[in-house]
Amino acid sequence: MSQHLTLSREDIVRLCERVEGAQTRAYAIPKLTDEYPAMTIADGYAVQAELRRRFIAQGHKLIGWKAGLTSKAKMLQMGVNVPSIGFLTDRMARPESSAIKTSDLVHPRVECEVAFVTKTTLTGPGCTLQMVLDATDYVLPAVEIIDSRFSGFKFDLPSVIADNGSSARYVGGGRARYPDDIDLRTLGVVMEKNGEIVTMGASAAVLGHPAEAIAMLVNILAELGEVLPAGSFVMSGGITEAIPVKPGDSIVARFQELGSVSMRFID
Ligand code: OOG
Ligand code: MG
Repeated sequence: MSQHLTLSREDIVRLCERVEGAQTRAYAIPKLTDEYPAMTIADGYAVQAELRRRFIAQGHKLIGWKAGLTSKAKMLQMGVNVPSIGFLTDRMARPESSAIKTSDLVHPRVECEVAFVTKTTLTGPGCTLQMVLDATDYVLPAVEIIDSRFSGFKFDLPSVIADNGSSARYVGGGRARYPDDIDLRTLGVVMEKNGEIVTMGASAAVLGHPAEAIAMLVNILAELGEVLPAGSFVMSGGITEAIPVKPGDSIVARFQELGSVSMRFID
C-alpha cells in the first residue's frame, strides 16, 4: 500500500466489528475517520481484510471482487477521486428478475456495471488491460446494489474501503459474451426505474475501458498480497451515478450487446 498503517490490531478489530454490525443489522454509523482522522487507505484495507476473514470463517464463500469509483460520474457523486476495491460473496448474490428485500439494507442504490468472469489467474503488479482480456472467459451485464453503512451515504476513501466499498447485493444476468466479439469501450447502457429512464452512459466512462478497472483491481490485490483466481466474478464499477431505490421500485438495466438485467425491491 502506498500509505502506511496507523491503526493497531485492536483498532482494526474494533472497527471491523463496528462495520460488521452495521452491515448485518442494517443501521447507519458515522464514518470511521470521525473517530480516527489519521486513518489511511492501508488502514481501510486492513479493516476490509478482517471483515473478509470473518465472513469466510462464518461460511460465506468468496465469489470475486468489485472495483469502485472508477467513473467520473461516480467520483463526482461521492466526492472521492481514487478507485477502490471490495470483495463479493455468495450471500450478496441475488437472481435476475427476483424481488430484493430492502428491510435488511440501510439506504440502497443501484448502478449498472460490466462484469467479467475469468478463466486463468491474474497476478499483479503490472497487470494490463490486455492481460485482463486474455484471462477473461466472458463478460456479462450486472447491477450492483450498494448500501453505504455511513450516515447520509457520505464518506471518505479510508472509511468506504473499510465498509467493503459499500457492497451489499449484486445481480448478474443478461447475455454473456466473449470479450473478442464486442467493443467493450462503446457499450451503451440505460437504466429504467418504474418504466422511466433515470440515467444512461457508455462503458468507456469506466477508466476509458472497463477491463482497465479490472487491471487496476488486480494491481491493488497485489499490494494486498493477493491474486485474482480463475473463475472469479469481477465487477468493473458503476458507469453512471447510482440511483436510490425503495420498496415498490422496479429496475431494468438495458445494455447494448449484453441484454438486460432486472429486479424489483420489496420491504
Ligand atoms: C462506493 C462504491 C462505488 C462503484 O461502482 O463505483 C462502487 C459508493 O459509491 O458507495 O461500487
Ligand atoms: Mg459498484
